[in-house]
Amino acid sequence: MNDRSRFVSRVLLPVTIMFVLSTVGSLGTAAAPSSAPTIVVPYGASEYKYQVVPVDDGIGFERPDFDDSAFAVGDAGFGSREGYCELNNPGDVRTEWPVETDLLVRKTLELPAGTTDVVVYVTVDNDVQVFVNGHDVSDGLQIHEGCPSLDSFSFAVPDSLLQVGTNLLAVRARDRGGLTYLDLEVTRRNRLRLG
Ligand SMILES: [Ca+2]
Repeated sequence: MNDRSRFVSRVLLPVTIMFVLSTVGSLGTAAAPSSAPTIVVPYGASEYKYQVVPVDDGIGFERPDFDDSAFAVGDAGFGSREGYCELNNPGDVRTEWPVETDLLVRKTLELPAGTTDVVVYVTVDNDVQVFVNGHDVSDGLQIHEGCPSLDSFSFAVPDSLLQVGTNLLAVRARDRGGLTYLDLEVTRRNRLRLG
């Protein structure tokens, strides 16, 4: 490597990358820069509170003050343990969810100060509605057809809904026949301190 190429790789390239990154960053609506996403709840997480109910039943389950003491405790994924879809196998499905019912799940999230940009990723067969701290963040029940696939939905949670400490993720999944499946992933970013 000659002096010129060293200069390019050690000085010009990093400066160029920093400039590009700062330009890209300024296009976003968020004023404060934030960290790369970290996973709060991974796919296949344990210890959800859940209940299987008739379609449209369980009104109010999404509210933080809802009494879920009648709910069971189960591990994701929820679904049919066997079937023609890749994720419908006894390894990925750890809690049985019967067809043609609604599955209600609740899980608390502990979020530190400075948390921003929480995103809820969903893998589902069939439909799903997602709430955080009692607020619908999915704009109603979202319709899904065919086999479940990872991240087929992602719902951004407005920062204004987040609380330091305990937050509630509540999800209604609906099956319309054939096979069932539900799994979730939640990520967050952290506001960076400048200076
Ligand atoms: Ca189905």
